[in-house]
Amino acid sequence: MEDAAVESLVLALHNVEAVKFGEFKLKSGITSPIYIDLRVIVSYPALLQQVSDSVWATVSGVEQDVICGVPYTALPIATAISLKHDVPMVMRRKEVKDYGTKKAIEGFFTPGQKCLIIEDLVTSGASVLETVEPLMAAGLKVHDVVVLIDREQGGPQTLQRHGLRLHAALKLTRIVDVLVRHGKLTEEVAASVGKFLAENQTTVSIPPIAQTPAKLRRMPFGERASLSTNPTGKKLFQLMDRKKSNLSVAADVNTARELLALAEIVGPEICVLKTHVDILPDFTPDFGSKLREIADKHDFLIFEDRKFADIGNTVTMQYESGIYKIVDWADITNAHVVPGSGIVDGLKLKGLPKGRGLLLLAEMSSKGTLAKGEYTQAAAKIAADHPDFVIGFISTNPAAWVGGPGSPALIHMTPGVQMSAGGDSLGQQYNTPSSVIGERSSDIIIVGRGIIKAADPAVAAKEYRKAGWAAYEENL
Ligand code: S5P
Repeated sequence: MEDAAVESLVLALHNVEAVKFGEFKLKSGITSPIYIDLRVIVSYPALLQQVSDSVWATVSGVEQDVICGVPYTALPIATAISLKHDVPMVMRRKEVKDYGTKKAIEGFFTPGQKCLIIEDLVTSGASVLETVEPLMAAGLKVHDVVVLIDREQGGPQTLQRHGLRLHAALKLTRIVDVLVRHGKLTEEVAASVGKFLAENQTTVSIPPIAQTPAKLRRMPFGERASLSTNPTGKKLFQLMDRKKSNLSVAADVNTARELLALAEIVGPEICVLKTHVDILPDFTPDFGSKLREIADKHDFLIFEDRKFADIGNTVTMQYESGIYKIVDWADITNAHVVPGSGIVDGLKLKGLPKGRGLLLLAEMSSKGTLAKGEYTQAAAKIAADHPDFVIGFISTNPAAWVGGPGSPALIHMTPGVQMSAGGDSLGQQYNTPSSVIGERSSDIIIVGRGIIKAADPAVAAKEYRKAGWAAYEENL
């Protein structure tokens, strides 16, 4: 910050007694020559603005997707920054200790996003770390912390040990210098502050923060329904909750006739029927309405596994036109994110007016898949950018994503499921329902040949449904 800006800010803080000098007995019993209490700044809007501008200017080169104020004093500072600079905010709930079971972070974010921490005052750095921990556990990346005043008592060093950079708008010794120069403080008091700081360095020993959470507890589907902003996403969560099924059958049979017959048989057990209509030689224009009738009767949604992968303009036509007219009858379809977010915009143009939902292929079940790491993270980011249309992912191991499965508004559907692990001769890899739902934190199992090639698909569907739901309930 420019000298003039520092001077004006220091004098303003001193003027409202946010920074006081004298003899103050601290909670710890130590007598301190300085007392800083920044809670008063909310009473002075112009000062709050000045403080927020100074804090923001201190991190002008630092990248962030969201900001988070350390509760409570820094919350108004973070809010002022958020409003003025149009940067989204998240809030950490202070009262939630067990952040595995209750929502610890309010606001919308995606795992992998960068979060900048905003604090009013740092002494040891301990309260910053208390806020950083649940943010990281939720999958946010935290590298930078900005503070209005660094008391220079060891905070930056402690934070650095946890991989965090502290940027300070003001340092205590600088505040003292300015006040001495302006005749607000005697040299004698300034010297006592210097001595106090030298004698009161903090050392905080806190174990390093884990970047990913221990096993996450699951939020019930019924509650997640209210978080989804897409009508189909909402409907799916409600349906699963009502029907007690997180089974999707991949109806990869040879003809439309067989498919409709299968839908009748497995319909009572499933939440979603997944189709590949381009397999069906006897597809007719009334296929959609016939399937819809069965879906309504047995209460499931229809997912055409089309795996769109072209530019936005082309997919609008592929989705709406041709022989299949997918948008007319499929509640859900899916897309690869390899073309970038334009594919979502294209599909949304046709799908959203009909209330349809889209799944993004973030991972695949096949051996050697390239959909992993940064690609998966990019899919998560695209989903977060389109919450009105993207309802979730095709994924295989969301528990292993940076920060876990992410927003509970988004659903994870996992293919490659059979009762015993293994694979086929063409690269498909199978995991069990309990591993997919329990260990890998997915929501829906997609089962194809495990059911359709079983001696009795109806019985097999019942078994898979039971196994999938039991694994879900176990992790509630
Ligand atoms: O990564 C994927 C994505 C999908 S949608 N791996 C998959 O296997 N799928 C689909 O899930 C695939 O197209 C097929 O319809 C189903 C798996 O069938 P199964 O017979 O191997 O259970």
